[in-house]
Parts: sequence; structure tokens; C-alpha cells
Amino acid sequence: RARETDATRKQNPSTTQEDTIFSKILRKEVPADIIYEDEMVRPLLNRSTLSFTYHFDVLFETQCMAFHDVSPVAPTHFLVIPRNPIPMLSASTDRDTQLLGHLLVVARNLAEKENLSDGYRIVINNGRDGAQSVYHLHVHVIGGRQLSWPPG
Ligand code: U5P
Repeated sequence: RARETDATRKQNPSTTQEDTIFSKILRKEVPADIIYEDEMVRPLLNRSTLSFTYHFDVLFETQCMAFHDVSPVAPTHFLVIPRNPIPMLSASTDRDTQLLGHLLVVARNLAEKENLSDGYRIVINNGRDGAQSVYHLHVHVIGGRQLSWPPG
């Protein structure tokens, strides 16, 4: 498993970069067709009383964003990404359980909003063999046409 990761790093220089194009989209430095962002809720609690970004994100559910893929492979194709720049699924840990679940819940809710009632596919490409190209974890939601199986 470690060998695979090393190979992936060699093949994909972006693996070692924390700042991918998706981080720039998250910071609104690069435009994207954003369809969803977790709402920033500011109740009575002061932001400065929270010391860790992680806790802030979890408490206020400002954990993810979704936008249309620039090169759609189907009539509907969007990506759900965490704010936390986890490079890939295999780099996540058990501490990310809540976040990983949240990404799927958001993907499901957006699929419903985007009228994918006839079905859709959720894909997470992981590493070199998984044909991952952007090393910031993302969930593909693909639909709007009959998809085939197996994938290429
Ligand atoms: N992508 C965007 N915007 C960008 C760069 C990439 O939507 O600025 C999309 C690609 O079209 C691709 C996905 O579908 O990100 C990366 O997927 P993956 O191959 O890493 O799973």
C-alpha cells in the first residue's frame, strides 16, 4: 500500500502539493460553477472561542462545496469536495468518518435537486490506478443518461 502511494507521488507531482486547483476554487481565486456550499451558521458562540478549524467546520457544518465539472462526462456531472484538502480517499483516516459521510449526504441531496430521479453514479477515483487527476478528495456525481458498466 505504501509502495502504491510512493508510485502515485512519482507519477503525479500534484500529490505532494497541498494547493490544488480545488483549493483555489474553495478560496474563490479560480471561478467555478458552484452549486452548493455548506451554510455558515453564526449562533451566539463567538468564533474566537474555537481554537481549531476542524472543530469550527464540524460544529458549523462548513465542511464542503459542490460545483459542476468543467469537462462533464454526462448531462449532469458535479463534484463534492471537502474544504479540508485530503489528497485522496486512501489518505483519509477514521477521524474523517463524519466528513466522508457528510460528502455522500450532500451528494445525495444535490442529486435530488438536480433531478437525477432515474439514477446516477457516485465515483471516487483514487490514486494512479483509479485515474485520479486532482489530488484533493472529490466525489463525482454523474447522471442524466444511461450509464454503462464496467467503467473503462
Ligand atoms: N476539474 C474541474 N475543474 C478544474 C479542474 C478539474 O472540474 O479546474 C475536473 C475534471 O474535469 C475531472 C475532475 O473530471 O475535476 C478530476 O477528477 P479525477 O480524475 O481526479 O477523479
